[in-house]
Amino acid sequence: MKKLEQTWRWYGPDDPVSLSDIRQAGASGVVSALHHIPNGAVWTVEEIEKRKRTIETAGLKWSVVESVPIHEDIKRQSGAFLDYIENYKESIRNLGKCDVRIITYNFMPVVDWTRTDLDYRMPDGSTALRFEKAVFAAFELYILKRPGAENDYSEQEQAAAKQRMAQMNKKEIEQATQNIIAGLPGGTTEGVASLDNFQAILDTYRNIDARQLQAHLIYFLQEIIPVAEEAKVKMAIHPDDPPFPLLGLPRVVSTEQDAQAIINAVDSPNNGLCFCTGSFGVRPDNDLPEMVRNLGHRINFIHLRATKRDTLGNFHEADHLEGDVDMYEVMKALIEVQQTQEESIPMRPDHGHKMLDDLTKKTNPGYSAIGRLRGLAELRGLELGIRRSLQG
Ligand code: DNO
Repeated sequence: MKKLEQTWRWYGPDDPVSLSDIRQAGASGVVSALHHIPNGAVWTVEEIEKRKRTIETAGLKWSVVESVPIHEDIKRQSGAFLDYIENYKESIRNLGKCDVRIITYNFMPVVDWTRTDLDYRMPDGSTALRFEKAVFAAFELYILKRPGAENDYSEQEQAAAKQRMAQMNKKEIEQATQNIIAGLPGGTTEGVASLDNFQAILDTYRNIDARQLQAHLIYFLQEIIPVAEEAKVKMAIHPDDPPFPLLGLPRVVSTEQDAQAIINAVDSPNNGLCFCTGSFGVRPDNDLPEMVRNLGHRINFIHLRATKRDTLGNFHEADHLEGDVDMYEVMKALIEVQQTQEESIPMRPDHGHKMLDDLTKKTNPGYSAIGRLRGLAELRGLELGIRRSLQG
C-alpha cells in the first residue's frame, strides 16, 4: 500500500529547528519558502537552487513550497495585478525547472492565519495557540475601532468583549494587537506598523465581497493553472484560518462548497488543495472525512492537526489525535485517496504544543520542534496501523 510522504516545515536558515533535527524527527521531505523574497517578486532559479542545495545537502528533499504569497493587488485586482500575475507565473516556471513541484498559497485578504493567544496554557503544562473570540472582538471594537464592527457581533458578544477588554492589562492588549496585525511567522501577512495603517489596508477591500473575491481567485487560476500544467507544478490552496470572516473581510476558502467551486472553476490536477484539518475543522459543519472523500482527487498537500472549539466561538489547538478532528477517520480516508494516486501525497504535522525543553527556548509560534515531533510520531503510527489493517 502506498504511503503518504512525511514532511516538515522549515522556515529556512534562520529557523531554530535545524535540517538535522528534521531528519531525526523522521521526515523525508521539507516544506519551505524563500521568505526573504518580497511579496510579488519573481523567485529566480538561482535563489531556488540555493535553498534546494541546502536542503539536499542535509539528506532531505524540498517537497513543497509553502507559500509563494499572493500579492494583495491580485486579490483586489488593483494596481499592478497583471504584472504580479506574470511574476507568479515566472516563479511557477522556475520552481518547475528546479524540480520543486508543489506550491501552497492562500487567498485570505490582508491577514494570513490569525490567533489571539500564542501561549495558552494547557492542563499538562504545555502551551498551545488559541483564538479567543472575545479578545478578537475587543480588538475590532475597542482597539482598532473598525467602523461597522458592531454589526458583526451580537449584543451578548459585544458585552463579553467589553468585559474581556476591561480585564486585559496594557501588555496583553499590545500582545493581542501584535498577534493580529503583525502577522505570524511564515504567514503571508504583510506586517503593518500602526493601527491606522491596518485600517487603511482593510478599507481597500470595502467594495469587495466574497463573490467578487472568488471571481478574482478564479481569474488568477485561469491565468496560472495552464502554466502550472506546463511546468508540471501542482498548486495547493490553503483554507482560511480561521474559516469564517474576520475584520469585515471576505473569505472564500472556508467550506467544502468553497473548495468545490475552486477545483471546478479550473478542472485540472494542477489546481488542488492543501487539506488543512485544523483550519477546516474549526467549523462544525465541515465533515472532514467526507470532505477527504469528495475532494480527495484534488488534495495535493495535507496539514494534519486537531482544533478544539467551544460554544462561544473560541478554539485552541489540541494534541494531534485529540480535539474535534476525527483523525482516525480522516487518516483512513486519506490513505484510501493515496491508493488512487501515482505519487505520494505529502503530509506534515501542522503546529504543535510548546512543551518540554522548548518551553524555555525561542521558537516560532506553533512550529517548535518537540510538539511537532510528537505530532509526527503519533500521525505516523496511526497511518502505519491503518495501512496495515487495511492490507490485512
Ligand atoms: C500556518 C500556516 C499558514 C499557511 C498559509 C499558506 O501555520 O498554515 O501560514 O502556510 O496560509 O499560504
